[in-house]
Amino acid sequence: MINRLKDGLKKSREGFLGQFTGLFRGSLLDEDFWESMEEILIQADVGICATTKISNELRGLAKKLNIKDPEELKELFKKEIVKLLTINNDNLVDGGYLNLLLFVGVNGVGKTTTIAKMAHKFINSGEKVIFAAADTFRAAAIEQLQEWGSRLGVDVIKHQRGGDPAAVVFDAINAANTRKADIILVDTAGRLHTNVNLMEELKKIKRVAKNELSKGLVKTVLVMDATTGQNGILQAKLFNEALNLDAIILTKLDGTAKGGIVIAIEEELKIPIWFVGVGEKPDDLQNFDPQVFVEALFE
Ligand SMILES: Nc1nc2c(ncn2[C@@H]2O[C@H](COP(=O)(O)OP(=O)(O)OP(=O)(O)O)[C@@H](O)[C@H]2O)c(=O)[nH]1
Ligand SMILES: [Mg+2]
Repeated sequence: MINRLKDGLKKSREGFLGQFTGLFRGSLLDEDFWESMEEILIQADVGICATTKISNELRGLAKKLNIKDPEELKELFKKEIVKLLTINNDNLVDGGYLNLLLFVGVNGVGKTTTIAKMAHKFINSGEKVIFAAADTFRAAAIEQLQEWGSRLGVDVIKHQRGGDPAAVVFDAINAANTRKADIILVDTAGRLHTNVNLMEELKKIKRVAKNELSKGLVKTVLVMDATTGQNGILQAKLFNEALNLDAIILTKLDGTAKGGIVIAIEEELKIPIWFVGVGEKPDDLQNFDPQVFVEALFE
């Protein structure tokens, strides 16, 4: 698993973050060192807030511990990043109850494929999954989910194209209750975070789900494309304002050299990252563990 993660983070490791290896091999902990460190972090999409925090924290530690050699700072640097990345992502699904996960996000970020990968995981751990085809906007979207459903042996609850997505979810909950399912995964249409009507549609789905299930069992998951960088953070903030997100799944980390976006997300949004996508195969969706992630990124 760690090797898959390492492969997936190759671009980031060899890209900007790879520059750290040289930085920590330097001989002096002078102002140039700190400036280079900050520059690399900013270029790797870590963001101003987290970069300032990391830099201030390490400058303080270096002074306090009287560290003179950059190499000695490396482990402290990694620890600091792990600290920034640690937001509890346990208990997002409650065993023994019917859970509903609502997947939201802009066009093409990877919602539908992520749902299929998640289903694969839940099925492997013995859960019964149901898909709700609440992307009624494109006919092809219903077919795409249906295709995954047949491949994975998951029932798909669907309506006609153009139907009310909230009604699909209502039916999916009834079907899940009858069929004694454990988890409903709801696929929704991609949307611009700036489109008020589409956001209202998602709020309605959420309202309907919370009316039918106990509140704590409905979770809203933002699927975010790592290659969109700082712009993705702006999108996430707007989704969070509208929908109060429970978790983030960050896809396509294999496609960017700026894996530092993970740090910016946790620092600026304080929403747990649940899984990260590092490729298109089912095993390429990996549970996000800050310690393992930092090791894979910097080793
Ligand atoms: N390399 C890579 N590709 C991914 C990853 N996750 C998803 N993709 C690809 O991204 C593309 C878009 O995925 P979809 O699941 O259709 O995206 P979506 O958000 O459902 O798109 P819309 O329904 O149009 O809004 C597909 O080609 C996926 O295979 C990932 O972690 N890495
Ligand atoms: Mg889709």
